[in-house]
Amino acid sequence: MSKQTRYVTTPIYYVNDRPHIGHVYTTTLCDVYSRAMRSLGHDVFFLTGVDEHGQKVEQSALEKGMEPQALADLNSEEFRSIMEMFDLTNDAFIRTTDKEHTMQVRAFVSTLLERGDIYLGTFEGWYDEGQEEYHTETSARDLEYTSPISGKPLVKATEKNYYFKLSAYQERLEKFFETHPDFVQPPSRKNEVLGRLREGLQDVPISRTNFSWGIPMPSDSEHVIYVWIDALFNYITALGLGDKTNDWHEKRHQYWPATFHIIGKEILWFHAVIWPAVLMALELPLPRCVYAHSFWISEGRKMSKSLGNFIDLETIESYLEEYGMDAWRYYLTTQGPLGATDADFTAEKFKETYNAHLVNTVGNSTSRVTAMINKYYDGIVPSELNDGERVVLLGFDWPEKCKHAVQNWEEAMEAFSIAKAVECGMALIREVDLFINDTAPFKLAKDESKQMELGAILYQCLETLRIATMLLSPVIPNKTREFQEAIQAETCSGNLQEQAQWGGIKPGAKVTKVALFPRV
Ligand code: ME8
Repeated sequence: MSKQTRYVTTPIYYVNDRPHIGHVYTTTLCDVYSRAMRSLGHDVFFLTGVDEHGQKVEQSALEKGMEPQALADLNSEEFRSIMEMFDLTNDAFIRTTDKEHTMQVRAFVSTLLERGDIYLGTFEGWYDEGQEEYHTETSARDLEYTSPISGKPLVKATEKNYYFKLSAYQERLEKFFETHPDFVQPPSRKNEVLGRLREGLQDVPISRTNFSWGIPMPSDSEHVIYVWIDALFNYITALGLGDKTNDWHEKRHQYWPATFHIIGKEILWFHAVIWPAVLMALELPLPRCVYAHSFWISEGRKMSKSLGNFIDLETIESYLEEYGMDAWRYYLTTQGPLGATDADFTAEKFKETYNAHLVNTVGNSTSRVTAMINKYYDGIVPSELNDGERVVLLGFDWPEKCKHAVQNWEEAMEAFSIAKAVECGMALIREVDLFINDTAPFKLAKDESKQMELGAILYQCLETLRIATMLLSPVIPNKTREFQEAIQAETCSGNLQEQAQWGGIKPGAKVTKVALFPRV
């Protein structure tokens, strides 16, 4: 297979807040995708990081009696530390205070000024302080002059600002959406964007003067660059696209355009409309897909600190202690809000999912099969052949089933349908269980004349589990590695399609018993 590049990004997170389930969720999705793409041999660049400028950070710092930079340093470290804590394999971690970033943002803004895509004008409208987002009179009225995110009133704003000529891109954007129907996922989110786009685009302010914690506008240091413009640029500054002499450019420029920008639904407009228009203005290629997932709510309600249902790092740690990291990753990626509806995080559902999927399916099947091979064959893998021919029982064509599962898994992963991809591995495991029940190897073991069948059944079960766990390894990397080591199988190393071919386990290999997921 030819090696291709894959570039996947998370939003960069505001450092005025502490990390919580939402940040961990989006980053875990990107991690699963990255691991899957690496296992297929692709050249992956997985970027995450932090958004450090803007009024909110300046205010938080002020309240704490700190310099904004000191607060940003402190909180950025906390975000960086969650990457290790959750086994997240990001290739880089960008901070918008990195000088490589700020220099390139100024260079991009200068180019846009020179081309007339940014100009000085007067803004009259409404401002959402929490989101640092501007609304026109019409959209503010639709929102009843209240922030849809924080519920706080929008603030009337009139100021001299630099503007980005978004209105000039109306037609080009419409055309782009027509010719790239999969640009925004899932489809219902695309329809929201198209609806708003049809109302007509207005130019957007991209600078502020009422605070100073930001990147100064080139040649007008009274203005700082609006935090959203600063932040969106991270996706290309991290690749050094704005400075050919930059080390980042040399090593990373080949990853653009992004394969997936993964974001939450509340920031779709910036990513699906403003960002593409900025890229058009800079004559850069557009990303392949912006995937906007929905939100985690908790115990049936919007997460909130005052309701006590907020899933912060401390709450997450209690789950990790009780269930382990892989169980956490599994729950997030298979039960999470990747589609168009919000997902409810409940302690009950977590436990149910853990028991049904991990204990009773993955855990049970792997332990049953390794235990039987130990009991009946002293842990030595038997053969599935009779006179060189595979013994087929009850019509189960395992090589064919596995081949299909691998193909479907790859397709689902490529489309970022993570839960669907996981299901490809889980379905195989459930079939192994059925097969064991139907063929009843524990009965055959008592019959001298059925030894050939018994060997074939156990070989086929073990080999299918080997392939199925490869498909699960991006989500539950630690437990699948433990299993692969116990059956002396190669761990996945960038050539999954070959490694997942039937026959990887050789008769005669030594297998030890496993117990991957203890009952909680
Ligand atoms: O918006 N459920 O940063 P942010 C699922 N700095 N995901 C959630 C979530 C929830 N309840 N809450 C948050 C910003 N998220 C800007 C982005 S990008 C150029 C600039 C996730 O710290 C989700 O991915 O508010 C959401 O988009 C992101 O955290 C917002 O993080």
